Amino acid sequence: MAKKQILAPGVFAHSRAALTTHYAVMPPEGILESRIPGIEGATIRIQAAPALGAEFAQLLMDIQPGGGMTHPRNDGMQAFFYVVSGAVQLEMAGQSHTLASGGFAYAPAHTAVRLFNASAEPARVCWIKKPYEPVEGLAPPDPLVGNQDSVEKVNKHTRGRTWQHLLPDTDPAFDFAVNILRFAPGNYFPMVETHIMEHGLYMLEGQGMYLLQNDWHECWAEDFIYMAPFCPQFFYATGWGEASYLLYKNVNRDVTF
Ligand code: UGY
Ligand code: MN
Repeated sequence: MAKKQILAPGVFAHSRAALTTHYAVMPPEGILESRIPGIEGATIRIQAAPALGAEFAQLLMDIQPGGGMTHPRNDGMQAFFYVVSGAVQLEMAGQSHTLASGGFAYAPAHTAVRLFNASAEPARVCWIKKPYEPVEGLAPPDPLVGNQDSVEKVNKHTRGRTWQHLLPDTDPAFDFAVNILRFAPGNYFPMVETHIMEHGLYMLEGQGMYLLQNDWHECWAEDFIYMAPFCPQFFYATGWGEASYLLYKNVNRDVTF
């Protein structure tokens, strides 16, 4: 992978990074690498974690050919993998899957998984982890593998704005959703949202202006945004091409005290 170019920040450092109690904006260049035992040949950037106040974790892995998890891992969490670019192998529940770009997989809690790069090109994978919130009388979800190319694009509220629900959005067994939202240039939300669900947002392409609480932040491909529960939020797509992002959201559960 090309070596990162470090630009001098100047006397008064310029950065788009922001952290408040209600949200975080993290351009990729500022998220330093983490090393996780059992994962080799990969650059890991932890974008969200309980240390941030989040009830999930989100990691971005750039995996070199031959790199990845050295052994099956079972950290007790549900796991969701989304392949941003390249291709990876996933071993899960006794089966091996090739996940190409746009591919995704869901592993129920307490399922051992091994994700590695058996190809000759680097791969970028988004990894979301969350403890499962069981519901009495409801069986937890089964493992699931798919590709965004075969997920319907649903048009909601306005034209030029679509959703793809990578996980079945009406199945209450799932306690989180991962959706891809797409916006034609100039498109925007029909209202400022304020909701109990938290978000992890990874910009896949394009650019736009994000309203977070009372602040506007310009963001573009590869940025990460964390939105805490009830953070007012609104997106306005700018630029000349489509803007899209991968969005984590906790769903389908009652309030806990
Ligand atoms: O589904 C959502 O909550 C979504 N519209 N929020 C967002 O994109 N910030
Ligand atoms: Mn939202």
